[in-house]
Amino acid sequence: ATLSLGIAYAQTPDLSDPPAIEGEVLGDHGSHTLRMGLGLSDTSPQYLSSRYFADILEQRTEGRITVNIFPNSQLGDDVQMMEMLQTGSLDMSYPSSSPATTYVQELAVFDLPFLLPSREAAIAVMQSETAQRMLDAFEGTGIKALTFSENGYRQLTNSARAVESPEDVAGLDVRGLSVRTMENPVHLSIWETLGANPTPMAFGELFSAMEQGVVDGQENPWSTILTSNFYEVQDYGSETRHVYTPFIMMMSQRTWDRLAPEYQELVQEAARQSAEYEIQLSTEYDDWAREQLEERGMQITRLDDDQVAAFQEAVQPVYDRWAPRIGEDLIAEIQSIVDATQ
Ligand code: TK8
Repeated sequence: ATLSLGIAYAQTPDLSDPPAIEGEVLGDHGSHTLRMGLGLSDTSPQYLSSRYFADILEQRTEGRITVNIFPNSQLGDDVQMMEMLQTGSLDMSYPSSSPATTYVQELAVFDLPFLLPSREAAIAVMQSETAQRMLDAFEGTGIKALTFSENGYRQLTNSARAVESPEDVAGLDVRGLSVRTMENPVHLSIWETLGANPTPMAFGELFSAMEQGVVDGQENPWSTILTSNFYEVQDYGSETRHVYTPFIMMMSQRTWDRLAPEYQELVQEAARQSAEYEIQLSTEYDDWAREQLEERGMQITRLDDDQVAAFQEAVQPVYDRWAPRIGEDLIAEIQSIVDATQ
């Protein structure tokens, strides 16, 4: 992008190249052209790693499987695209886990605030048998869930004021911030508890909603705030890291069932390899994107430990309300995986 000042900014950091594609070339098990819809832009780790996924399939089938990728929510938002997977009108998508809780309720454990204190802990959880059980639980929904990867740590941005405390969200003598949330009840609960005015909304509608002042703010990882150009309509950012959101790479069950077993195995392997690459890209993006946003004029507030603790304390009622419904045992299971990484 080139700003009016005439300064050209890099769109991506110095990213690692994808690992070399290895493994045998499969025999002829038919030809497939798959359509994959993404919410994020073509500079996002989500897109770049999906290209790698497509390349693995293409190379290892000598072009018999091709994947056409449609970024920027052009085919629909997360909720709509999951419905399209169910009916078979779309082959693949890559939504956040949060809107997928309508299919697998246990996924809501990822929506609990401040549950995953480090990326290391998050990765351990996503690679655990507990997480695999959640992917398996899509059986019967019309969706084949292939792998978890990283959306990332969510940070609050808004166009009204600098935020460094829950009081700044609620507003003392001014109104509470109106914050767009994902379509997920735990997220709604988090922002209600903080005294904001939350509005669930599809990601694809978010930019213009902020531009038109329908909402003051939103929360997403720095990489998304950069690659979806949110800094153009958001003056303030706060490094709250309040939730770590995974992505889930998905295929329509109908598409999956049409693939030969050899192709199914390849798709599963390529999904895992590309997820690993996605997490790497997302990690490389994170701090870099924050610096880029500052360079582009966003005022970003870092929070010290006490300030983070104040947010953590303020959202305690979210646990009290949701832990019984999500399952105390499940939360304890996740907690023990987290503890093992600390
Ligand atoms: C993109 C979404 C996005 C998510 C959101 O399709 O909705 O805010 O964080 O990344 O999945």
